[in-house]
Amino acid sequence: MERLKIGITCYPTLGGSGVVATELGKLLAEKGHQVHFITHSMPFRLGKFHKNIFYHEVEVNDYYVFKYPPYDLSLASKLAQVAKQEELDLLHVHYAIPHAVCALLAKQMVGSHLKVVTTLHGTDITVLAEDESLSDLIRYAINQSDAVTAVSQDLIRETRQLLGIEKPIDLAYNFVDKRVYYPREVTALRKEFAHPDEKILIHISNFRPVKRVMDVVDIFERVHRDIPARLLFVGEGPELSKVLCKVKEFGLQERVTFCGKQDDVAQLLSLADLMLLPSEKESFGLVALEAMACGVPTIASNAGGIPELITHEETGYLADIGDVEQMASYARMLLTNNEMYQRMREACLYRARYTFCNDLITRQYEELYYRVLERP
Ligand code: GMT
Repeated sequence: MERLKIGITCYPTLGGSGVVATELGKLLAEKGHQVHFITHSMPFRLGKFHKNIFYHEVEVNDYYVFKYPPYDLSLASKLAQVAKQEELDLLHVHYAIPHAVCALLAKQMVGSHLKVVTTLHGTDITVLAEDESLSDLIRYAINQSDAVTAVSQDLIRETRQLLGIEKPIDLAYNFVDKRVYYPREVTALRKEFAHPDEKILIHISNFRPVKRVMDVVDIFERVHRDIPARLLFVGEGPELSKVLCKVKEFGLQERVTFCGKQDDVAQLLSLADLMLLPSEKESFGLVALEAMACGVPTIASNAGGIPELITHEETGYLADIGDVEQMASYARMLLTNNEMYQRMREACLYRARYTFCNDLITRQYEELYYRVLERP
């Protein structure tokens, strides 16, 4: 197959879309494609030097007449510049706003041979599309892209419904690299977090209101009444202080550990017995997939694309948004039935490996690129 030259733009800081974009770039580079990240800072998952990967920093000119530094224009201009200089075949941008709009502007500057592939991750549709000042622009970005992908059927449905989009949208689920996400040997580390008879529950997020992190505390409080357990919180964000207060109110300080932002989440996930993801909205739920790949079932809300990832009673349990009673009851049931737990753990490992594995999804994106470029 022909090696391609691909520009990737994403939000490079913490967050599922940045993780997916960066991991995809790394996998494409391993397959021999030349990958150029064009972002405002180095994607946090890029890590060490990789052959075939290049990084181009978008610098924003904060000229004194500008009330707001024009990041979007700087990005569009950098995309065009890199596309010309490196003779890129396509730009794969993550998020319609602003990245797809910037890529389309770059395409106008460079020529129509430069193709634009846009991946929708959620917030660009579920939040921004409801804003009338942006919805026409999002619709334009989607309709003008040479191809569009979304991370779940539910997000495709919502995009069609909210924006009246009729063009085809390809489904490309989130994925995990099986060489990174697998059950790690953590016996010694586990001893530092919990006694052998205690269960470990974990929640990982950016603590935005949409994650309903307070529900995590409510669920844990109910579980811990009957089962010796600990809770690990990984990540930081706007709701953190409220969560700290609630943990204190319940007198659970000794039982709850706040790990802050962490890089090696596979290690932490391998410590855990259960993941909690009670989100209000979730176009896919990458953290639940990462947990699944480490053999950890998830108790989640049935929001958005989560049911496409977690099969109720097979790889976890789903309940209505906010139904902490039901979620706690599922958690208690699973944590006290070892046979059922082991069955679910095996199902998790199998599903992560065969349905959401890196090889499969990377190939899907590659096929899409060749299709857009009309190359074999
Ligand atoms: O969940 C977040 O707040 C981060 C957000 C992002 O933009 O990085 O995640 C979104 O994209 C991920 C990767 O496709 C999905 O797995 C998450 O479900 C999605 N988050 C929401 O829909 C809230």
